[in-house]
Amino acid sequence: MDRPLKIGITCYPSLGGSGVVATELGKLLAEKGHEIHFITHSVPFRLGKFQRNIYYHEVEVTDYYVFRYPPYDLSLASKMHQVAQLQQLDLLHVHYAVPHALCAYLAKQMSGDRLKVVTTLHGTDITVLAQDESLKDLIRFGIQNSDAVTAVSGDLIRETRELLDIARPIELTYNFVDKRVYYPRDVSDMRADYAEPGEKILMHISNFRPVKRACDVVDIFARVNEKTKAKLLLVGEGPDLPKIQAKIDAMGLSHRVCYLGKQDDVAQVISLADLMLLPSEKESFGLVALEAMACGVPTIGSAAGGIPELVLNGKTGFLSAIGNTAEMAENALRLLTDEKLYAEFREACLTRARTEFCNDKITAQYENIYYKVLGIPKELELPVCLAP
Ligand code: GMT
Repeated sequence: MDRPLKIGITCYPSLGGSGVVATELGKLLAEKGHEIHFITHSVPFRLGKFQRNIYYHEVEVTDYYVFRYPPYDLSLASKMHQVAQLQQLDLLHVHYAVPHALCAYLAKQMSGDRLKVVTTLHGTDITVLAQDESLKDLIRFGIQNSDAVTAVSGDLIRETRELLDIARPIELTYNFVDKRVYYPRDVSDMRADYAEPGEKILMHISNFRPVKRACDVVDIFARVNEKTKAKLLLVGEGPDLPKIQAKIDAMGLSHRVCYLGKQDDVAQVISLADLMLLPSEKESFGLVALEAMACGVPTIGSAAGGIPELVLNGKTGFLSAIGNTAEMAENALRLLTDEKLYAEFREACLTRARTEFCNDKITAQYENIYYKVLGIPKELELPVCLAP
C-alpha cells in the first residue's frame, strides 16, 4: 500500500443507506491500514465492535438559549477543523452534500488548503434538496469547492449536472457490500416462524417515506397472494408505516404480514426472502436491492433513477414503470412459479454482486481518488473480484 492516510468521515450516522455505506467504507479502509476518524453526531449504527484504526469524535451541538435553532452545521465544521488539526488529517470524506460538503469547506478554510475534501452524493441531497431554491446555490457551491466529487450512480451524475448546471468531473463509485457479511445465510430453521411450508416470502425494507411507495408494496403483495399463498415481511420504520398498516388491515391481509421493525443483521433477515420489493418513486442507487442481490434474492421494482444500473431487468430482477403494480405482481409470480427461472436469477444475482459491487473493488476506487486529490501519484490497481 502507498502511505496510509488519515481520513475524517462524516455521514448521517443513525439512518439511511448513505450512513451504512460511509460506515462500511470506513471499516474496510481501517482494515487496510488507514486511520479513520468518524466525525458524527452519534456513533454510526453499523460501526459494530471495537476495531483497530477507527476513532470516533462526537459533534456536540451548542444549545445556548439565544439560539432558536441549535447550529449543528457550525458545530460540525468546528469539530472537523479541530480533528483535522489534532490528528493531522489528510482529507475529509463527507457523505451527503447537505450540510456536510459545506461544513467540510468551512473546516478546510480554517485548517488550510492542505486538507482535502471528497464529497459523495447519495441521492436526495440532489434529487430532492437541490430542487429547493433556498438550498440550490449552497449545494452547487459545496460541490464546486470539493476537491473531488463522487456519486453512487450514473443517473445521479446526470441529474446533478442537469439540476445544478455543473460541469466539473464527478466520479462514478457505485455502492458496495462486504461479501464476508452479505451472502445467502442458512436460515432454514427460522423460515417456519414466518411462513408455512410452500408459502413464498416477499420482503420490503425501507424507511417508509413517501418516496418508497410502500402502498405499492402492499398492492403487489395482495395480487401475488391471490395466486400463490405468500407472506410479506416489512422491515424498517418511518412516517408511512401507520398508513400501510391501516391499508393492510382494511384489505384483510394482517395475518399475512409481519412487521419486523428496524433490524441490524440485514443479511440474515434478507436470506429469509424469496423476493425483494422496491417500487420506489426515486432511488439513486437502492442499496437494499444490492444487499438482496448479494444474498441471492432477486428484486421486483421500479425502473427509477439508478436502480436499472444495479438490477439487470430480466436477469437479476424485473423492473417496471413507477406505479405499475400489476406488471410488478405478474413478474413476481413469473419468478415464484418457475423454479428453473428463479434458480437462474439467483445465480446471476450472486455473480453480479460479487463481481461488480464487491467491497475490494469499490474501496480501491475510493483510495485512488484520495491519492489523486492528495497528489500521491501511484494508481492502485483495481482488484478484479472473483465470481463465486
Ligand atoms: O433516501 C434518502 O433520502 C436517504 C439516502 C440515504 O442517506 O440513505 O438514500 C440515498 O442514498 C442511498 C445510499 O447511497 C441510496 O441507496 C438511495 O437510493 C438514496 N435514496 C434515494 O435516492 C431516494
